[in-house]
Amino acid sequence: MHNRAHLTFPRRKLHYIQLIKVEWLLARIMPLQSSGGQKGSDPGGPGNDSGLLTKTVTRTQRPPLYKVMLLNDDFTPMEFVVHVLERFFGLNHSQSFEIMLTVHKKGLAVVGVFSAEIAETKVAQVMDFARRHQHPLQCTMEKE
Ligand code: TYC
Repeated sequence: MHNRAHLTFPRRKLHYIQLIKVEWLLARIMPLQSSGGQKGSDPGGPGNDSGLLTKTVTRTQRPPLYKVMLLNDDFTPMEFVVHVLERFFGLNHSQSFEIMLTVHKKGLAVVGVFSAEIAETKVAQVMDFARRHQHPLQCTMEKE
């Protein structure tokens, strides 16, 4: 029941396109016979094609994802943690209460999974909010 925490967040459908260039050195296997080459002219000259063939392949890759976690401590009030989960993670009150209790009992819980930039922002927002309210609440991220 408590380990539902990490399932409650929809995965962001952020994709980015990465160009991956793959080169085949076909000419090394079948060197092209240019007329200039055969007649003994400069082998590196313009008439002698090295025959290097390239092919570009495009494919989509998912961005790396990061788990954002809250850590337990003995001092941060439960209501404050519930408020943090509602405010920064878009969870409703009962989801927030459930996750807070998971952290309280187990020591930590994943509260969401995000791309690197969004995870960094969430961690910074929570840490700043806790510090401003003088609570020792800790929020961290870890690559999935
Ligand atoms: N353990 C805290 C208490 O008993 C509550 C708490 C829950 C603190 C979750 C941090 O991430 C936390 N007041």
